[in-house]
Amino acid sequence: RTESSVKPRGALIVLEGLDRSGKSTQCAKLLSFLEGLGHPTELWRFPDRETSVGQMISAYLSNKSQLDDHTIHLLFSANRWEKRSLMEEKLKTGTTLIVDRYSYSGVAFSSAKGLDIDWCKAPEIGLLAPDSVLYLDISPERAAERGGYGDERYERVEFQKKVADFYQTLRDSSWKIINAGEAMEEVEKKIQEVALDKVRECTKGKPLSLLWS
Ligand code: ADP
Ligand code: DGP
Ligand code: NA
Ligand code: NA
Repeated sequence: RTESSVKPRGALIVLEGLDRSGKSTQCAKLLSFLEGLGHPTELWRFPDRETSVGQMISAYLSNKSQLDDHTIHLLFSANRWEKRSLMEEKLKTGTTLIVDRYSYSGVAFSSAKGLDIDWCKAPEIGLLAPDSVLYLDISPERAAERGGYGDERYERVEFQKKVADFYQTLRDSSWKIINAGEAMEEVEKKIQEVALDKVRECTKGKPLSLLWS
């Protein structure tokens, strides 16, 4: 007989958006919300600058190294692949993952540089598809007003405008557009609603799927 001792799986919840849209702020708030409700939850981020690949990415972002656009694209992708099996294991053993940026950043930022969008998607095929993508929507100008950009490579309004346009072409049914120009508490409430819905769906057996289909 097939007696299942399998735990309900966790949800893969991704926050996306331009630099300064409020992703890291909201990821932290969502983590404490879900933990407070007793859901096993972890907060992850990409790029994960801790790994050796991540250190190369970090050097590139802070302009300490120069790399060909294709090369850095593949490193960002490799940085997600090196976490893929652990990601699957966590989800299947019941941990919900909140992820600060994912594959959509990969495709939007590299396409905004002029790389072919299908070429950009190719190395991302087979990564786990998010159950929910919360896109924090804000204009590049308003985002730039938030404390101003640092010295990192992509933190320029003109470039962020192109990134915003490419993000729009990547929207699919897993996306929810959140108005990120509202007060933090308002944004927080909307994110909580969507995330909790997804966590419940996954508990009830929503299957995991793969990018990009
Ligand atoms: P991201 O991770 O998307 O780059 P952050 O969460 O680091 O964005 O937020 C960028 C800055 O904007 C921080 O100084 C943060 O305190 C501020 N911020 C975040 N959300 C809001 C909001 N809803 N309204 C005003 N300022 C915000
Ligand atoms: P963050 O640590 O979230 O501030 O991200 C660092 C910067 O790197 C930010 O400007 C977005 C960009 N970025 C994130 N992921 C990718 C990716 O996969 N590819 C490219 N080209 N850029 C990315
Ligand atoms: Na940044
Ligand atoms: Na951030």
